[in-house]
Amino acid sequence: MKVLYIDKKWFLFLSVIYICLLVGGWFMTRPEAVETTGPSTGAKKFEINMVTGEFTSTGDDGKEIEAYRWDPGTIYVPKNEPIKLSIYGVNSKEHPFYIEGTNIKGTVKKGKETVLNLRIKKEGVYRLICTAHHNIKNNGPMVAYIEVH
Ligand SMILES: [Cu+2]
Repeated sequence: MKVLYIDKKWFLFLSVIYICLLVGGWFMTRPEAVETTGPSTGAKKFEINMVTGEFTSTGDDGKEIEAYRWDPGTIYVPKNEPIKLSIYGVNSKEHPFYIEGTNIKGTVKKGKETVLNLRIKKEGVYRLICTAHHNIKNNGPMVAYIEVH
């Protein structure tokens, strides 16, 4: 009959290897061990920040001219993804608006944040139009372009 004989030194050595494997295995399999680099797997909302701004100037005749605008004036958003569009009112008291081709409308007020949760299913260019300043005569055109790809 064969007897497997392990002397004391070997026993210590194997014990250390065994403990290292156990600890290593625990580190590799514990649920908190999440990669910190690489693409995020969590579904994060595409967020865009916009403000209302104003251009002013004095013409040669001494008359002051002005135009209100959305800033940025063009935004690019992914198609059929949840989008958070935050618009902060800075210039002018309020801007009632709608997004052409959708049923989205609202009002941006000075000092207030207006949040629109959007999901646009069709590709294209959608105009965000302020109805108070929609053309040059009434200090516009205050139009932003939402490009959906
Ligand atoms: Cu406006």
